This record gives sequence, C-alpha cells and structure tokens, in this order.
Amino acid sequence: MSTAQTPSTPAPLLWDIFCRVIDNFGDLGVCWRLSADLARRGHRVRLWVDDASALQWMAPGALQGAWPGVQVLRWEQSLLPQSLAHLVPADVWIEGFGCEIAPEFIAARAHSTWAPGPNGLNFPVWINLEYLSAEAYVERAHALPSPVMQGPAKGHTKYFFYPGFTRGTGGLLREPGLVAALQRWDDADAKRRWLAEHGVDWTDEFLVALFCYEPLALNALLQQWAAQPSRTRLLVSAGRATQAVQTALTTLGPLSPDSPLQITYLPPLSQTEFDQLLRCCDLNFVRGEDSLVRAIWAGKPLVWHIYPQDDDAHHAKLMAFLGALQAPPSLVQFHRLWNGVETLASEGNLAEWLPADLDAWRSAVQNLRDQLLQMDDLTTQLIEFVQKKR
Ligand code: TRH
Repeated sequence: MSTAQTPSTPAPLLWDIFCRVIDNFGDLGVCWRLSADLARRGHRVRLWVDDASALQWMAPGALQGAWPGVQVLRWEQSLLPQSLAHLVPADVWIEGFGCEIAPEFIAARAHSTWAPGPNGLNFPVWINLEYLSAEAYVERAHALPSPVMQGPAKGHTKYFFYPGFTRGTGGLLREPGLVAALQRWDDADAKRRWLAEHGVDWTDEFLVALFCYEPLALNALLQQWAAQPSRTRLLVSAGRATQAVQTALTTLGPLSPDSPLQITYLPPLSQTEFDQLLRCCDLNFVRGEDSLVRAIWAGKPLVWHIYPQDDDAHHAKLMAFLGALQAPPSLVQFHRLWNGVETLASEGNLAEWLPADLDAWRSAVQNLRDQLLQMDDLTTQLIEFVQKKR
C-alpha cells in the first residue's frame, strides 16, 4: 500500500499524549482510546503516563508494544535529558485533563536545536483535552486559546478542547465502525456465546451490567431485585463495584441459589470486551466519563453514577446530562436517588419503575445516540483542529 499523501489526505502526524492517573480508570481509559483511535487512522502516538498498569487488562499488549502506532512511555522519561535528547519532535502535544507537561520536556523542545519536526513545524500544536460535560459553558470554552505566560514556552499558545454532546463542542470518542460492530450483539446466540465465554451462564434473565462507585441506593435496589418475581442477573465489574455489592450483601445476607437475583462478578475486561458487555445487557449502570459514552453507543437503557465532587458541583453536571438525554421523569428521579442528590424516602420506590419505564429510558438513549451519530467524533474533530492550527 502506498503511503503517499494526496492534497486531500492530510499527512499523518506524531502526537505526544500526556496522562496522569488521578484515580480509577477514566483518565487512562480516555487517553488510551484516543491514542489507539489515532493510530488506527495512521497517526503515530507516544503516550506518556505515570501509571500505565491498568493497560494490562484494558488494552492487552499495549505495554509490550503490540499496538501498531502507539508507544507507551513512562512519565518519568519525559523528565530525563538523556531520553529527550534524541526524541523525534512531535507535531501535537495533548495534555489529558489538565495534567501539565513537565517543564523539562517543554524546555527541551523550546531550547532545542532540533531540525523542524517531520512536517516542517517548529513548535507543536498544544492542546488541553478537558473533561466531558453537557453544561452550557462547554460550547463557550471549546477551542479557546490560552496564551502561555511563563516558563520555557512563554509566548506560545495552548488550546482548550472540550468533548461534548453538541455541534459547538469537540464531540465524543467513537472509532469508525464502532456502532455497526456493536450491533452484532443483538443476536441472542452471539450474546449467549459471548456471555458463556466470560463465565456467565445466561438463562434469559434480565441482564444488568453494574459499574459504579458506592451508591447509597444499592442495598435497596439489590433487595428489590431479590424480592420481585422476575429474574435478574447482575454482572458486576471488578474493583469498587464488586466491593460495593459484597458490602451490601453482608448487610442483606447471602442470596439463595434460587433467588430471582443472581450475581456474577466479572474479571477486569479489555475495553473492547467492556463495550461488548454493555451491548449485551438490558440495562447498564456506568460511571465516571468514558463508560458513560460507551453506554450511549451501546444504545441500551443507562444509569450514570457521576464522579462525585466535594462541593456537589457534579449535581449541575448530572442535570445537564439528563437534559441532553431528554430523560423521562422516572429516569431523572432514578438518577437523583442513585447519585444521592436525594435520599430514598422509603424502601420500595427504586426498582419498581424499572420494568415499566424501560422502553422510555431506552428511547432516550437511542435518540441521543442517533443525534450524536450525525456529528463528527472527537478524534476526527481533533485532527481537523490541529490541521487548521498548523
Ligand atoms: O473509572 P472511572 O470512574 O474513571 C474516572 C476517573 O475517576 C477520573 O479520575 C475521573 O476524572 C473520571 O472518572 C470522570 O470511570 P470511566 O471514566 O468510565 O473509566 C473507566 C474505564 O475503564 C473505561 O475506559 C472503561 C474501562 N473498563 C474496562 O476497560 N474494563 C472493565 O472491566 C471496566 C470495569 C472498565
């Protein structure tokens, strides 16, 4: 295959993506998905990360260099003069979620006598990739320049890049062909096969994926699923969700083998398998940022456990998302309880809407997904943005 570029196909670029893991998996999850998506589109990526351990299960092979086009590097290497001296200069720098590139790294580039980068450019397009929100400020702040006032890059400009749900934002990560690929799991046999391969003996119960922090309403929900006549199988993600369910069961008591609620604890899945899991289930509980986006692509009813902030700033962010989703009142109410915006007035008012309103919940997710499919995805927009700034 020829690698020659025509005037309409912009040359592939070299990207440095920087990621610091604050907690949980979302920072790395997003930075990895972006890296892999760029590489699949022919770009080359160096992913500098302070704790890459979760990639062992999120993207098996990534740490061993098995993903063509992506090189995972330790953050500390970005501070070492000897590792910087021979580094091919990148065309783009991405700071994931406000993590700041080490001054040593910036200085090495700013003061270097390097020849211009592979595309004839002396300084990279520098982007701060922000957190996802549906709040109104996102459209105002997206793509704004931020002049660098001090340090070795003084006089250069960074740009804010905001993911989002509307055309005035940077969009959402969505690899080409993703939604079509997920549709294969609509077939009951494919789904059964996938579940069996992952140790789930599915006998047509209502399937629920649970990826959450420690929701206060969890006990009540488990209790109700265990008490209602219809059968539910809960597929619980590894880590905090598993711990939360096990803690709840110490209060509620163990489930009997013939309980209508059966629980399977999943091992950590790769991102690809995680996406497939969401497509298999009838209802998806997700959290943070990246899994929310994946649950939208899955097109199944979803409940979001938002990442909590000390000053309750997440309440406005939650309501903004529910607005974007045009969530029916029962789904809004369920989110308020699940996220502790309000507490359960009495037991018995949490799971009772689930069967009744599930169709409306599903329609809301699918309508949002269909709107989003009309927009360019984040990687496409990012590449276009960089091309314009060069
Ligand atoms: O893990 P999260 O809660 O992550 C984050 C972080 O807390 C981050 O600091 C915060 O900024 C952000 O939330 C808002 O949830 P999230 O964002 O959904 O990330 C989880 C990632 O882990 C996602 O990429 C999917 C992946 N994953 C797997 O690949 N396999 C699995 O089995 C599971 C459970 C998740």
